Amino acid sequence: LTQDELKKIAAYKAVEFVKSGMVIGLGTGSTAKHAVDRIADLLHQGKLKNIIGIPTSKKTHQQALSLGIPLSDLNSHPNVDLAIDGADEVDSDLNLVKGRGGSLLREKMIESACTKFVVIVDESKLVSHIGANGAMPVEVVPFCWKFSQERLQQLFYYSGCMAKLRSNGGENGEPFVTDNGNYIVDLFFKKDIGDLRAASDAILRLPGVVEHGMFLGMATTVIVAGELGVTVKNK
Ligand code: DER
Repeated sequence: LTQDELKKIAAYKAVEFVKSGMVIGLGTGSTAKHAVDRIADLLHQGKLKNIIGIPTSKKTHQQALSLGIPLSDLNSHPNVDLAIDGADEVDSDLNLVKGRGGSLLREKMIESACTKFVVIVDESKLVSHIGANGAMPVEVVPFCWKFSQERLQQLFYYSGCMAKLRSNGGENGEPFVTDNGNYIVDLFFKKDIGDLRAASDAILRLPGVVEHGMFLGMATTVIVAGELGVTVKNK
């Protein structure tokens, strides 16, 4: 099975939790994309009715709009029944790293407002500890971003942290800009961060920081698709 086939399997399994009449947080990324596609399929087959989607990014908003999923936002629907989204890392306590696609702020806003948060991953996302397989993103305001980057790096000096402004991949190295007009500083750790709550609090205390990509204790269910099958982990 290819990685994308595994992502699709996890996504379809998660959509089994969707019931007619629900307000659904629609995730962002290559795994969540399959869940949004599946929800639209079931809507058009008449198997799901009266669904309202709350997209977690402009990208997902566009995808859902083109698929004909009725959309709204948190202002109109502050209580979300179920959110389905991917993750970059999942540890054994179901803590997540998200945001390598750049959508962490809207994702965290919507996923912290939902009754049930179902995470969908292929097995490559399982890690022994947070920060083990790549960047831990931090959304910062553009104003004096270099100052914020420096403060973040100093904060985690003990974990051999390297902080790097995310570029938009263009030739002139322009910064990546989020849906909210902010920048992202990616944190790379050489060693285990340690107490995740303390790390989260320390990051959020920096005035230039908007939000970070650690989703601690937020997932209610994690669906993992692997070569040997699908496992459902509950909090
Ligand atoms: O950026 C994000 O938070 C995405 O949800 C990411 O965490 C997962 O993206 P993927 O499904 O494309 O790996």
